[in-house]
Amino acid sequence: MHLLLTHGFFLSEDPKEREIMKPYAPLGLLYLSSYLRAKGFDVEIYDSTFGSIAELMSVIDSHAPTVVGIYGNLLTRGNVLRIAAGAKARGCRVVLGGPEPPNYPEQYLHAGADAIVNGEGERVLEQLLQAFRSGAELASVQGIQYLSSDGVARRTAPPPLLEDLDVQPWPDRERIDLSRYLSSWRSRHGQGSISLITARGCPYHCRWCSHGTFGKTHRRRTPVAVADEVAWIAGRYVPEMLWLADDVFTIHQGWILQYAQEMSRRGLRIPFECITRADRMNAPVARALASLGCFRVWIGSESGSQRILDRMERGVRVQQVRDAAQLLREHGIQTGMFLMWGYEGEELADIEATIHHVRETRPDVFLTTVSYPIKGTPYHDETASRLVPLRDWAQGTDRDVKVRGRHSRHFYTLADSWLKSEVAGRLEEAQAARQCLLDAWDEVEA
Ligand code: B12
Repeated sequence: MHLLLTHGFFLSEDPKEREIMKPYAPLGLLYLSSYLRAKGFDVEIYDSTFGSIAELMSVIDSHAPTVVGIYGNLLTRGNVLRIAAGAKARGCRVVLGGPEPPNYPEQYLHAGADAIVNGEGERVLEQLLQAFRSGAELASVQGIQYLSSDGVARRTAPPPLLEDLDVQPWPDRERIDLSRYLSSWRSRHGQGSISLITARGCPYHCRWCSHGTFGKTHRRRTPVAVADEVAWIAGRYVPEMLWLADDVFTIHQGWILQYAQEMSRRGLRIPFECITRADRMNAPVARALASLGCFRVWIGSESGSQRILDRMERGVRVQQVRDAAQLLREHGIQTGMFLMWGYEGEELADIEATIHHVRETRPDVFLTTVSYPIKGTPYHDETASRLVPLRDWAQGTDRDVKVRGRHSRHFYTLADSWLKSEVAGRLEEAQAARQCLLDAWDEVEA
């Protein structure tokens, strides 16, 4: 059984990502590859990041895989559908996984997928490949969705999870051309970065977050196991920095302190950035991060209004974000802030509170998004009756919707201008932007 793993992200098609030029390897596929190869499966990866659909199709033509497995997230839907159709037309079985396909089983299965893997893929894909080989009923495979003979999507029992992450092989980085990632980074930023994860899953329940892959479980690798991987990456690829791509890197204070000790014992210190929650930051953690070489911590701050944070069930206080940023500053670490406009119930006073909050917090960098409900989240359920798709499902994404009753896109562009000019201290410009925003108040999505 020859499995070809791929994904639907093509850097050449994405002007925004080309502008940012901070590509990372598809860790999920690399994990699947190393796990399945260790179990004796014949696995190949076509890493689409630097490729094209035409090239991928010619690889399928020449290598004739039995099964094509495709990773999908909400932005790559169109490409996943195109690849699935192309693979199907070439006689392959098609399996989909990643955060998006399990949310739209009917659509993806009717578009030609033979099965969709829900969540963590290693053990499920292993069982599914065995079932393909033996001709067993798909109904016997835990953790998938498939079309039954009546054309209805059926979901089997929840997927079995990996119990011990430490015994899993590291992601199969050697099976793709990682040097292209590093050279893309270095030619734009003068430095190259590589990602790794130290844990799987997030136990928090922010209403807008897509939690489908690892559910609300949280499983950690040991500090020694992570340090081993970092040491190997450092020796093999010599990156100037790392991205610790966990959902909440500092979730466990004891772990961070042990990890810092282990890295120091080995004399390993590689600059890195990570994401965390403000309530998982304190002085010992900030000190440990600084000793590890952390140069930036991203915090999902989302709003400066406690009322909105509570509606999101964020479980964080506005003041904790300010304190965390201050603590990081004292330790020489930058703060990056993610902010969200337009969440349910946001009023002028909440927008003002967010602008005030960013000014007070003084992050080194902040990024704003107009909130969009991702299928499968409580936020999506809450807004479902007011969501109007702007494109056909197959051509669009979960971002191509309007939420009836919410302000227009233009309105949030004005909120952005107000925020940016206020933070930059251009107060006249900020006043003008505020006035424009008030004038646009009645611009509401119909
Ligand atoms: C790192 C990261 C990024 C990075 C790098 C992406 C990369 N190349 O790795 C960057 C910053 C570029 C990024 C961008 C975006 N991201 Co992002 N990202 C992540 C993050 C934090 C970690 C990804 C990771 O490495 N996970 C670890 C690996 C092991 O897990 P995994 O990839 O899910 O793989 C497992 C399973 O999904 C499954 N599986 C995966 N592939 C396949 C394939 C097959 C065939 C099978 C059977 C199974 C299977 O098995 C794997 C192993 O168990 C996740 C959150 C998370 N915890 O996963 C969000 C996440 C994937 N991102 C998300 C989003 C929304 C985005 C953006 C759309 C954001 C934006 N507004 O621009 C963009 C999309 C970019 C693009 N064009 O594709 C969402 C996706 C939601 C959804 N329903 O699609 C997530 C889940 C965050 C969230 N909770 O909302 N992201």
